[in-house]
Amino acid sequence: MKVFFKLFCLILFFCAGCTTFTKTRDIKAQIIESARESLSDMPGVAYHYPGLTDKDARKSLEEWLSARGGAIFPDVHYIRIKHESFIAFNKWFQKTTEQLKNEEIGDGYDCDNYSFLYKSLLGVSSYKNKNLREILIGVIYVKQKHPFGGIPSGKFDHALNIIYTELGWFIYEPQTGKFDKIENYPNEILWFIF
Ligand SMILES: [Ca+2]
Repeated sequence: MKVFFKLFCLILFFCAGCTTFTKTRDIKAQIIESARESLSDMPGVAYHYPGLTDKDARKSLEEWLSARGGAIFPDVHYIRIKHESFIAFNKWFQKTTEQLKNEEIGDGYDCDNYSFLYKSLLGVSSYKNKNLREILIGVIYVKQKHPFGGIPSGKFDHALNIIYTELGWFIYEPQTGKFDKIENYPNEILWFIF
């Protein structure tokens, strides 16, 4: 009887181990393999010259800087991208990140994660061009007092993106792909992180 019990426990142990391993492996494979395929399809961006310094960029945002927050520019040399590149990149980003939607993990992958992923991947497109300046793409933290880009209002802070093209500053909601000019954005922006 003892032998059967030990055998039963051993089978349980291996089954449990296999299940966990399979789940972990599947998640990794899905993200890494698809990312590799998608990165080769990433559209190249075109730039809008002349370049700007961090002081130029800060000055252009003066009207929207909040006394309760601020703007962080880690670099000195920045560049705007062409508006048509912004549109093309957004299409690619929405298609590529569709696989990452996972509402079950809450804070583990939500607005801030989407925003930093968008900023990072747009940076990769510039890397592919061997561009020496940082694109003016940032993550913003806001008070979600009013709905915007398909995200409802509420008593919570929210993260999304800001980008500068030749047509001005745009606020981009990376979870839905919707955007508008900063002049039409309804919420207070606390922090800008470039
Ligand atoms: Ca998060």
